[in-house]
Amino acid sequence: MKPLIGITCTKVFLNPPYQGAFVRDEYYTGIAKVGGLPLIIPLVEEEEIWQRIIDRVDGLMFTGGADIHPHFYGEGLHPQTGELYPFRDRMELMAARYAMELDKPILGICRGCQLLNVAKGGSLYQDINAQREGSYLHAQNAPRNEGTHYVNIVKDSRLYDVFDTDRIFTNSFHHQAVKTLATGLRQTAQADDGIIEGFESTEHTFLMGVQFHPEGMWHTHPEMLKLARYFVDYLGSTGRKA
Ligand SMILES: [Mn+2]
Repeated sequence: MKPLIGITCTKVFLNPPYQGAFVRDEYYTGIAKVGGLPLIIPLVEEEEIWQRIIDRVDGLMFTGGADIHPHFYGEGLHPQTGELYPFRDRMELMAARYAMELDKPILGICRGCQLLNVAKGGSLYQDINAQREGSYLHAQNAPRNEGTHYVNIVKDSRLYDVFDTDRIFTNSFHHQAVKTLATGLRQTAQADDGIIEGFESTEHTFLMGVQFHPEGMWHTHPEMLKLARYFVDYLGSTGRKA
């Protein structure tokens, strides 16, 4: 059976009264492309509904989006912090912690990677260039499918298994990043300026986070589909078979 993968979304506000779920299509079309069953998890307020959905999916993908409220890692608001949507933060932090308790396989991308770190007690740079001297511009002014910086991958990591190389060229659409990596997470990738671009859990069977957006590149750089394929293949080999 194809593995079922829950994918988080956000809420967009169009012209009133139109508002509702939004997630970039490359996340779910990428999962579909490599043989997974993508399921968008609605941003409802009932924890019970989130938990029953998480019970049933084989894996979870936390997607990109707005900044995480620094309150959730014990800091006040830096002036350069961007758009916030704390309701989504609350629900996703709850969902991530619940999924980790179940040891459900998890993939976090960009904000999703930051969220996993915060859920485990880590912290973030609220604005990389304001708070960390010598850093590159990680909020690139280039199309989504174009790489702008290198990412160095630690050998003997899941990410190395994915790409089978220690250096890849990626896009970069974040102005925040992991500052203190949570206990139980191990850094697996960094940009040439030292910004953390990937980690995995040492406490869970499968938990990976990446700071770049492979899903935003796969149409023109098929090798970027390798992460989704690795996740789906992993779930297919170990997950629920019915
Ligand atoms: Mn970056």
